[in-house]
Amino acid sequence: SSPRTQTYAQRAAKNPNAAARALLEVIERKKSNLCVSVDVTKRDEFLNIIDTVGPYVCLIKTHVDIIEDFDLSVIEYLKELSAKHDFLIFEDRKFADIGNTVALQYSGGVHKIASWSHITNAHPVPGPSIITGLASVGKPLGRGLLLLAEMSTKGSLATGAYTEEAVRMARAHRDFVFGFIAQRRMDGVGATDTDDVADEDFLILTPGVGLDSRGDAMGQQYRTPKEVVTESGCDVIIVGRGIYGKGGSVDVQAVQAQAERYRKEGWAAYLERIGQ
Ligand code: BMP
Repeated sequence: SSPRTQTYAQRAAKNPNAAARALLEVIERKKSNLCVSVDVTKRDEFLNIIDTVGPYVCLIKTHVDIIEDFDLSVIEYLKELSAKHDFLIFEDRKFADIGNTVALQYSGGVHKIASWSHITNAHPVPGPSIITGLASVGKPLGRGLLLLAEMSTKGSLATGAYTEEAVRMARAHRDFVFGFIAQRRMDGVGATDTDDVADEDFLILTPGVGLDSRGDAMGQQYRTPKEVVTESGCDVIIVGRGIYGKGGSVDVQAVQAQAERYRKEGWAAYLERIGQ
């Protein structure tokens, strides 16, 4: 059977990337393919939301560069919450520069992303050197990389031949790149006759997921967990504002209820896909 119809646990057993294996295992353990994207600007709110949604998620996605009162103690708390609630961390950094620059951005600066983020991502636009640059920092630490093969936004340029090239780049670096930010499964995309893609299993993490809205005023487009997971074969749903609304003060019960609602929907969509 193809990865599309296998369980997360079956796929974990075969995955060569440590970060991918860890993610698939936590998904199975917690029966959650939900990643919450915590896009708020104050550290207390950031940590409060994470502590609240923690039990319901496999992964927390961050944009640490939007936190106004950031210092490295935020990361210490984040790591404590990751251990307390059993989730992985994904800094959505979207690297996009030459290898030397991204290696510096990934390892250093104020945020020191590689030291705490199990997963990060990059735009394929510079070509394969962005992967080797990031791998020089991330591989020795057991990290994993996702390429942005598609985007959820209206008018995205990441389509067609660009998406196919992104998959080819990943295929040539399977030791570090374990999947994509995309809107559909990518196994075999852009493959030629000489590529062995029979066992290919790229993880697909998908933003632009919402149950109550089809988009926002700035080009975001939402699909439901069923559309994303059952119909398009994606593996992880990424949900931000659908869970915590506009941000501000955190209504713990409301945020918990939304997180459980998306977890349930995402898991049901997966069970339907694998025929259980
Ligand atoms: P929301 O669910 O509130 O729309 O947030 C979506 C999150 O996913 C944001 O953090 C955004 O940066 C990210 N994202 C996206 O929406 N579309 C993409 O194609 C890639 C992303 O990383």
